[in-house]
Parts: sequence; C-alpha cells; structure tokens
Amino acid sequence: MLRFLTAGESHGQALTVIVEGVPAGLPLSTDDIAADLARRQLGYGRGRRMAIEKDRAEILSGVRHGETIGSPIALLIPNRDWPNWQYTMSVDAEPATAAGGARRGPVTRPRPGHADLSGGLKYDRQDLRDVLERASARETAARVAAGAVARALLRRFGIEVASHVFEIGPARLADPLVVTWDQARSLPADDDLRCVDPGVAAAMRGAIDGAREAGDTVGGAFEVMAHAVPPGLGSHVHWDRKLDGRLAQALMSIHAIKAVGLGRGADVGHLPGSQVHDEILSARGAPSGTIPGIRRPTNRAGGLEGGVTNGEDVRVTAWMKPISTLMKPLRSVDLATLEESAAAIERSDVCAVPAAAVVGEAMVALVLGDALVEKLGGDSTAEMDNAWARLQARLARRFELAPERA
Ligand code: EPS
Repeated sequence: MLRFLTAGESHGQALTVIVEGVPAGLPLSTDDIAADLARRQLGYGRGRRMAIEKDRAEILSGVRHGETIGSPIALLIPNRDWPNWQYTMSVDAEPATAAGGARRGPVTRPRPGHADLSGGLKYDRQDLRDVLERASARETAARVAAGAVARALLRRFGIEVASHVFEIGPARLADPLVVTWDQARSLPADDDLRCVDPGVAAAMRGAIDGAREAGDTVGGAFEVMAHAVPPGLGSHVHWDRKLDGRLAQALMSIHAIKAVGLGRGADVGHLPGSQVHDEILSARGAPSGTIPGIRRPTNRAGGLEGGVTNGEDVRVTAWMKPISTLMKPLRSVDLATLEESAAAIERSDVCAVPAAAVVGEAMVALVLGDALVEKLGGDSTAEMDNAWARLQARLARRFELAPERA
C-alpha cells in the first residue's frame, strides 16, 4: 500500500509529509520534487504569500545515496514566512519575547465557506486561527511533494500525469474532452493559467481581474489525465476497490473542490447510451491505449469501466468553488459577541484553480501509484519490474490471435 500523512500549519515552521510503501530501489532526489512544487506556486490570481515562499522539500529519511530503501520517506518543506508568525504561532504557552511577527488578536468572525465555523465548533476552539491554519490550502504543498514521489514510481513504468484548466468563472472550453493528452502534457511548466486555448486563457485572465477589482473571488475547473496506464488497476468486486471511487475521493479531498467527474462526468445524465459508451474495435496493429489488439474510437468513460482501468487515458475532472476569503466580506457573526459582523479578512488568493490542477495531478499520481503497487507487489523495484514484464507478456499473448481472427 502506498499512503501518506501530512502535518503542518500554514504559518507554522514547516510542512511535513511521510510517504510510506514506496518500493526500495527507486532513484529519487530533491530535484524530482522541486519542479512540481514550483508549478503549484504559480497561477494568475495568487496572493502575496506565493511571492514570499520558494517551496523546496528536504528529504529526511527513506532515501540513501539517491535511492529509496523501502522505509518511510519523510519530507520537510520549511515555511519562509515563519519568522513573521513566530509570536502568533508559538508552540510554547508563553511566546519568547524575541519571537518575530505581529502580535495578532484572535480570529472570531468565521468566513462563510471556510472551515472556520464548523471546525471551530468541532474542536471547541475560541480563536478560529486554530482551525484556519490547518484548513488552509497551504497543506497542498505537502501533497504535491508526496505526489512527486508517486510520479517518479509511475514514470518508471512509462505512466505520465498532466492537467489542464478548462473553466475559470464564465470563461470556459466548450468540451474538456476534446483536449488531447499531447496538448495537456505540452503546457509549459511556467504557464500561469494552464489552459490549452489562448483565447479562453485571455478571457480567464479577465475573469480573475474582474473578481479582484470587485473584492470578490472566482472558481473554475480542471482535468487531470494519466497516460499509458495499464489495464487492470482497481477492481469491480468491492466498493472500496473501485478505482473511480478512489480517484473521486482523492480529488474531492482537495481544498475547495465541490464536484468531481470521470470522463463525460455529469453529462451522462442527459445523453443517450450511444453517446456515452465507447465502442470496442479490433486494433489491427494500432491500439488506442495499452491493450494490444483493442482500439476505442472514443474515451468518454475516462479510462475506467467497472472501476477498473481499461487501457485508455484516465481522465478526471474537478470543480473548485471560489476561495472563501473575500476582500469585500460576506456577512457573518462575531462568535465572541454574537453580533452580526463582516467576515474576517485573511491574506488570500483571488483564484487558485491553476495551482489546484497541479495538486490534482499529485493526488491522481498517489492513487495510481497505490493501485500499481497493489497490482504488481511493491517491496522493491526489481520485484515490480518482473511483475510488469509478466503483465505485458500476458497481454501480448492474449491478443496474439486477434489479427488472424479479424
Ligand atoms: C496557500 C497559502 C496561503 C493562502 C492560500 C493557499 O497563504 P496565506 O494564508 O499566508 O496567504 O495563500 O490559502 C487559502 C486560500 C486559504 O483559504 O487558506 C498555498 O500555499 O497554497
């Protein structure tokens, strides 16, 4: 099993993540992680925090001489902003007199849409900072670091993950499924909108500018694709082994995500079966995916049938609500006085959809990495390599006769 746990507050000293279940023998360096962390920091509409941070993960354990050794991989991402928060975030009951940063008062006016109210009641905290520090999407930096480890494992078997943004406010591509794998994976690493259509990207920029000027925020949607995925990951036999369910949970767990779709997604409710399902054709030497001998003219299912990968690209979409910190705040109640009052304002972003797409890639990589370890057995890369070769040989044998039959 490949799993991970993160820890860390947005303005604490650092974020940490422990990734467990990575096979021994996988080459891994901090540079493998750095590129994804840098992409997560980008995005038109991000706030001032991203100008402060330059996220980089240190590898504290689980790697020796550039290779994983099978033990838990602990990663540390220091918060550069920490010196400005030492007083507010002091671990000690009495902050040191030399502690840096402003002497901030308690947060008592919950922001509609944030975890402030529900989390504050659940954990019985008077200062809502105790909730918002952990509910902050800063935590996703740790997920992206973990995802980069999963990505290194997938890459060994030729599996790649990419994303693109197809909606920000009213600006949208008519149909995200027309975007090809090559278009998504060719988006430049420093693209601050991650949309494949320049005209739509310009409209997205306008939507973000408009929201900023209005003291408002704007949401959107992205699609994550995984390419060269073998058939047979996940299972149809139990609800918790269905890979579409596992992917949906992984994406839904990302901050501010309110809906997830697989392939055609919510459109399946109004389209007839003939426009939802993907016909199965004989490949005659030119398979569309990773099943030799089979060609699918369309991939509306998003690479999964029955909760099992079917050899086509995995395609998962996620919709993100507008960020809940508004510079022109909504009405709320001051929990200290029970008087109606404007919601608290924290430093924030106007739009974080392009960054969320990078987080989505990480979550998909982690779910696929877990499913691959489950399929192949994952104590060492040598063991996985052998199982992979056997899987490929079995598939090739099964379809050997297909051209003669056709
Ligand atoms: C984020 C860091 C945060 C916010 C954002 C995401 O930094 P700060 O709170 O110091 O400005 O920019 O978090 C939120 C929008 C939120 O609601 O918590 C990051 O690293 O991605």
